[in-house]
Amino acid sequence: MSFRSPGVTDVHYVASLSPGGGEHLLPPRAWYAESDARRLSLNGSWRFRLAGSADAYDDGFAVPGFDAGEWGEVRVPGHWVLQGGGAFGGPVYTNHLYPFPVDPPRVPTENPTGDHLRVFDLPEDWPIGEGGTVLRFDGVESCARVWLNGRELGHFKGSRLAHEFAVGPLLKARGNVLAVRVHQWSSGSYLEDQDQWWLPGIFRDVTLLHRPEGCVGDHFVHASYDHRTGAGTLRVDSESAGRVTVPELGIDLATGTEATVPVEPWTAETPRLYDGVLATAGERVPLRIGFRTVALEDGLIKVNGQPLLFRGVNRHEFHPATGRALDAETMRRDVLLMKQHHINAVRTSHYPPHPAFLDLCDELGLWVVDECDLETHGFVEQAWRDNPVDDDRWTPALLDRAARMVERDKNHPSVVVWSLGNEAGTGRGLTAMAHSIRSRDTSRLIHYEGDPDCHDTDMYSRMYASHAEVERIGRRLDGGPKDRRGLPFILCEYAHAMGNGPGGLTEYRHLFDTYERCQGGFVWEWIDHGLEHPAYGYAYGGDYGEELHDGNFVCDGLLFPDRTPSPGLTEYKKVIEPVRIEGDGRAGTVRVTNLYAFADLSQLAFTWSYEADGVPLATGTLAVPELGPGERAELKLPERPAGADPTAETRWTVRAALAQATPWGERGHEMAWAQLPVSTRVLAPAAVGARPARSGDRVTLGPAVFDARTGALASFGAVALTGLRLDVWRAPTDNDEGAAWQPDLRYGPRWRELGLHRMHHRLDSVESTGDALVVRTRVAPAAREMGLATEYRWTSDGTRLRLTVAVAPEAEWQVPLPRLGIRFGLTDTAPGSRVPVRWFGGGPGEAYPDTAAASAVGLWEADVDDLQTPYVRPQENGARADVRWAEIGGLRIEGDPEFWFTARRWTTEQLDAARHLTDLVPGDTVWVTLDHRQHGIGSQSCGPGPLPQHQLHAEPAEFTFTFSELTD
Ligand code: IPT
Repeated sequence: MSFRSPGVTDVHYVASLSPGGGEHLLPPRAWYAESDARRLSLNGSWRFRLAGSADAYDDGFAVPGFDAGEWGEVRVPGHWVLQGGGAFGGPVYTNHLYPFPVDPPRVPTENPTGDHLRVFDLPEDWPIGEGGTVLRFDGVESCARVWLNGRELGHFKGSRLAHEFAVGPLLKARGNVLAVRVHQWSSGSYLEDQDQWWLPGIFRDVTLLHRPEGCVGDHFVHASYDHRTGAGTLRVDSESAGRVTVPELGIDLATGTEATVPVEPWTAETPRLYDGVLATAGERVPLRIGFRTVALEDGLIKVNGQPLLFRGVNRHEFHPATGRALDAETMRRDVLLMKQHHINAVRTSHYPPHPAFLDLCDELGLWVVDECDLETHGFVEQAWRDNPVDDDRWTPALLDRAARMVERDKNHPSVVVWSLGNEAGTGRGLTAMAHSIRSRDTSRLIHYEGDPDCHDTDMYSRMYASHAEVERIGRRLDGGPKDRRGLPFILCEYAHAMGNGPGGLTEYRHLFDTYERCQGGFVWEWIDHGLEHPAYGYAYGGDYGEELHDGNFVCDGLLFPDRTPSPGLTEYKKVIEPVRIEGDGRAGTVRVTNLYAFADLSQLAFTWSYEADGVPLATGTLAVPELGPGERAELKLPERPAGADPTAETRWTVRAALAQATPWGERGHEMAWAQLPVSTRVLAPAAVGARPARSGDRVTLGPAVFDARTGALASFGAVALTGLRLDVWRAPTDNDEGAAWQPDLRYGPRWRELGLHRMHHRLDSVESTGDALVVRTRVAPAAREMGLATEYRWTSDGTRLRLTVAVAPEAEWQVPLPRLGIRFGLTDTAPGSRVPVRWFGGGPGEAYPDTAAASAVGLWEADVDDLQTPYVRPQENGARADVRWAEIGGLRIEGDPEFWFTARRWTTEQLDAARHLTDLVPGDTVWVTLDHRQHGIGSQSCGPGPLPQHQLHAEPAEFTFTFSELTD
């Protein structure tokens, strides 16, 4: 790396292909959080000014004595675009489009450039003059040039990688001036085209590290485990010679030498770490050693001899207020939430995370696919012409990135796979990266999805493959190069969790269970990147007036921006439970299977409860033998408790929970459950007998009054009810809308094109026949021939009111229906007042046909407002599945068969029109939808749509609701 010190306005380094330079820039090395050497955090408030171009200011700002009195301030770590209330520009969101003209490696003249200044003193006891000092930047987007006390240290790119400078001789006891000029755009931006907000700034820590004489330099901890002998072998290679001690193992050896001793291995399920110390003449560095061996064996990814099943997520670093500047607590929260939801693996999409995150993965146990900071997706727009990964001039920059990842993160037992990057096409540069990684580290496997031939990788990886394709791959019928068919398969991204969804998780899980080649996958993605916004609540692409943007495609996580779990995460938790509970409720038998690969079930306690109509009649504990990994046991439930009403619906619910607190979960944390039905409900006799009676323009039937001319229900006892009619429309979900590039039909746009959001209800007849009032209508969109002949048949027994809806499709329906049910309004519910709902059916959370695994039948209660799921872009949400009966607003509704219950303080049309949650303003009517069926959810916002069995095709249907008034 050659270096010339440019003039301040000479900004050629910004667009040069060089990854960095400067006499003081150091080669990459292992990162560690602790040591006995002194360190000083330079995080905090820095002086800041923004320029519109890279060369705007040449006023000697880096020279001590410069007066920055006029400047603003920013917090470091941080992104300037998220500070200053808009005064420092705004964030930009694009998925894969470069937000500047593509002319690599050049960047636009308009290049927001932030000058950062920080004046600091060394602590009194800083050993000034002894040894050296290193200045470390853990992450700066996208290119920084650094001066200390007026001396230029150098410049660097590689936003999510650490860079260190040797600064020893330049430091003074007091009044040190650190100046950092950060350019938003650089040649590096071409390599950082990840689908996320573009967020410039010094967004990770800045630290001054004292380097005592004889300090620990780079070091590589090799800790393997032989599952046949139970022995671990430790060798620490170190730049400076020293000793390695692990007191618990009686190890005391010289660096570079090896010891083999019996150990407990590290796995993500049993994250056993041994505390050790690497001591050189001048420094002691604590080591946290995990013994494990990663291998590609029999065409499978194995650790310690066992094949892995990744129950993973893709994790971007994100916080709704601070962007990619994450504090320690947020990182820990992510890992805890993952562990609590049975997630066992994380792909660090699409760059190495803050190193402290990997410490947490070691400590709490997650398999990590550590991904390099590389994506050139925007070149797809020009058929990958000029793709940097296939242009040798860029190879040094690529190798620099690979080395900075591997050197920084190589001592983490949790990291089992290196990933070359994401969506970067194919090319020689990737091959060079793979070779350099293999030559440095033979103890891990290599992943890259973008190369279907698996030229450089140890596993076949795909994103968003359909169930059918995964099945073909599982059967090794997927074609492709022969060598590939011998490789393990993972879905590095699947189940796109944008908005309501993802659907189809259960079916993927089934494929992973069936085909050993399919070693699981990583849901896209962990968290919605909605940014806190004063007007919109959470902002997404376009909300900052960006020239190009990809809307709410940036909100596609299992967590809402504030890290509350979305129903998608609850669903995923259920689908990937580490214990399977099955059985036959009538026979009273249960089978428990341990699905862990390494852990036994000794940390779990099992209980049963026996419920009648959702009310527990008795509960007890279930003795489950200590099952080893993969083992199962057949157990007997106790005698069925007596006392259930003979008409009641009864079931067993069997649960497994943590018997004791673990480092990530409280005692009692739910780990698995199943419901085993015993008897089904006995429906009350049909509400018939009363006869409709006409008087003037009204028809009275029991407690109900109808408009004699239109057949519309006008009132039901004291319940103020309005607008009851057939409903087929739902506010399309992101998965209904689908992504523009989806090959299959996207129903959201098609539904709207066909007019399903503006159905006409033609009245054909109103007839009193014996004990029924029968209203016939035809429900159809303007301009189309297809329709639904709809008959409402009302009867009553004098107190209850029964409605049977019969629907018969007419002409050709080219699309499934969004939903099929009735809706009505409950008026007079003053806005702001609480509207409680009780129901017996699926809950507590929302469910749709292909997202219903976590829905448990029970007696549930919630307020209408709490039934809403706050998807960042409003869309259909909040349905409760398998509802037998529900009570709301003085009304009890019983269904035959079970129905989907939804209630909200706005109409579907208002929900559909809203762009942000702040657009939804409660009115004084609660709109209730009772659906006979719902169309599935799928994950077509980036993947396949709902599976055929979850689609709602227009076909003849009949369903009944019985209404009664609640008296309290
Ligand atoms: C895939 C990307 O790898 C990921 O970064 C994200 O953009 C995701 O899709 C969608 O949210 S690429 C996809 C367009 C195939």
